[in-house]
Amino acid sequence: MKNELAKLLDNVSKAVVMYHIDSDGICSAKIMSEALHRFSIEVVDYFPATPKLLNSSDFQIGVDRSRPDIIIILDCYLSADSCLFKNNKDLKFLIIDHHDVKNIPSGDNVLYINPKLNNVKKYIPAAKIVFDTVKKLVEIDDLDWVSAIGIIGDSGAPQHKSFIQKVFEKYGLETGKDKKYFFDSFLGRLSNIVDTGKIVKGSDGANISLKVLQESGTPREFYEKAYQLRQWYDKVEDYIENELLNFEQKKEEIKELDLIFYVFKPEFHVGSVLSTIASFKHSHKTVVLFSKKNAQTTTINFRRQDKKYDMGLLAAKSTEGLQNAGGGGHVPAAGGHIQTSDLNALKGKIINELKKMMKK
Ligand SMILES: [Mn+2]
Repeated sequence: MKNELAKLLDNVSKAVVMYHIDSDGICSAKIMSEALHRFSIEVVDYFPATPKLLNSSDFQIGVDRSRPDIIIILDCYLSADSCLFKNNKDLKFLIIDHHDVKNIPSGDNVLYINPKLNNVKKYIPAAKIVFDTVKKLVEIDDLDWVSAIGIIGDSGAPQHKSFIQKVFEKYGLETGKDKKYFFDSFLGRLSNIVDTGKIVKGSDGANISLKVLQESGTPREFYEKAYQLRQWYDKVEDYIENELLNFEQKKEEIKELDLIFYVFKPEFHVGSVLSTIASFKHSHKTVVLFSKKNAQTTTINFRRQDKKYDMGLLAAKSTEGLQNAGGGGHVPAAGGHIQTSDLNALKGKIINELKKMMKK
């Protein structure tokens, strides 16, 4: 990989970094931007992204303005059919991701790093792939804690336990009671704090989290500097606790399918975190959470913690054929979006797809 990446970065002086707005994506962006800085490449713009936005038919922002040599996309799928790729063939592309690979860009100007391309079965969050990739170019061992935060945020700690434990020992941090996912550890709390920017302020908030992370050299320094994010986190934590009670009371259960639906109109962007917590409480059930954003758009989170059925497949298959809809992700966790008017149609499609999966 060293040669391929070094070759791609040859003659590059300006980069735009686009990153998924969750903890894993934000941590990936911090590691990448530090590495580029040490490699004497300037990051002229950061762009918080989602797969829906990057692959939409009119997305072009940030690229003309800052005239980069390379577009770097982290923790997000990019389609060969996206305008972002098709309209910028004169630029280089570096994409580092761990989501499903469907129709990916190729060419001399493209390096697409994704373990799924090599049929690697191990679950590796983007913050770990980015860390392992750039450390072949520059010394970045001091950013191991950032990689660990991203891994924990993407529920990847069980697959990377020895790496995580080394980080806890190195910085003398408390590990908490949860020795599998480390959600209640010090780094788990930092992951929640990183996520809070997005939860409270959407994409702009992700940039705030990234900025504080970039100003921090150690986990404790980040904790101290993230004063405002921590205040937001306290508010969000209360909201989530309350919404979890609502979930238990108002959830719609389809017992024969081990399926739970929950529809709500969230005050913050809590769909991802709420569905993760709820699904750990119902780990042998498929949990599908519908967040009604507005009259046009509803986002969906699919969770199944015992991994009996593939949520990435369920998200992709059930949104297929609906207008302005899409979905995908990983076996235990996936996401999607639909038009709000298709909510009941989607429920029906999820039930059908699950029935098919149960027969196999
Ligand atoms: Mn990720």
